[in-house]
Amino acid sequence: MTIRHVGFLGLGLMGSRMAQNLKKKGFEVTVWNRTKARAQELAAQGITVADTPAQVASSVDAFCTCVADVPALREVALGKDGLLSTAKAGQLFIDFSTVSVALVHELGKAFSAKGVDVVDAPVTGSKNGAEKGTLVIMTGGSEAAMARAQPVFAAVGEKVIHCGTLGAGTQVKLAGNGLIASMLQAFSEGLLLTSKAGVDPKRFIEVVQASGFRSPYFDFKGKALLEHDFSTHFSIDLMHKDLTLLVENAATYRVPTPAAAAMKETYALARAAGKGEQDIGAVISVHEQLCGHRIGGKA
Ligand code: NA7
Repeated sequence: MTIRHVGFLGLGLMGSRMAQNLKKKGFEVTVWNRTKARAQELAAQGITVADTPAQVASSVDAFCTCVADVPALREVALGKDGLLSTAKAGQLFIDFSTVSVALVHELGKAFSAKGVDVVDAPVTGSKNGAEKGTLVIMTGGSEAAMARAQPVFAAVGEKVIHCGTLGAGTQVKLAGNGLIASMLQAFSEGLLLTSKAGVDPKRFIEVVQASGFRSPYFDFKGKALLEHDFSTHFSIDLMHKDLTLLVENAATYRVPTPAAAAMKETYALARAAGKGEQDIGAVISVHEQLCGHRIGGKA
């Protein structure tokens, strides 16, 4: 089945932008979101709004999900009036959320029993990448399903890395978010320490970026942290969710992940401080409060 009509469920920071890019690239798009008002914001662009996930699955060639977490995806896919209730043979299910590998396999089993191909396709690139259509997409699933999904991927991202069979994309995404959390933490600690010790933290960034450890991520986040701009690109709540999934996942393989475990608790601290909805960069503000020092000045 050629994919002309795409359903998109979950119109948060990422999904709302991805759905709009699908429309811009010429797909017919039908959306659903738990909070309907968010979906209705897209209606002016010629995007159809459905009342239930089941209604989406009854009318499209492929359906995509990008919802917060395991309970959300379970509800949208398998719950009452969920996608599975009306899904039909020949459709394609692309999940862009970051959830557990176990749930991806559960969905694969349930939907393939109805003749629906399933692909896990978590993304990286945050809000800006979703907006510009430059996401990196890591995928799991059959070669045939990948080929069918390609036009959808091309509309929302600029690079697709096929990691293996179903669940492999999610496995890589969890490992990758462990790396991001650790990088950002060490970076934040360096900024705070240099600043409190009386050295301009910009010199710390300059040295890191001149070294073999440089990263475009530090350019982007360095500016935001120095300016205390914590507008949400990726929330503390969602990173905590991913670190929890990562630690649980690693335990099943008896792979120790002390860095990810420490990061998970650091994000738990930030959530306890009421910062769950803020950007992951705001973790530094928790450390600033503990140290009584704000980068570039007193807290
Ligand atoms: P956001 O901006 O927090 O958006 C989360 C989306 O998930 C949003 O559409 C929510 O609907 C939806 N959601 C949350 N809980 C539920 C339940 N229980 N049922 C249905 N829908 C739900 O997240 P991002 O866009 O940054 O990230 C989305 C995913 O990509 C996530 O897995 C990340 O880790 C990667 P709402 O508008 O609140 O009604």
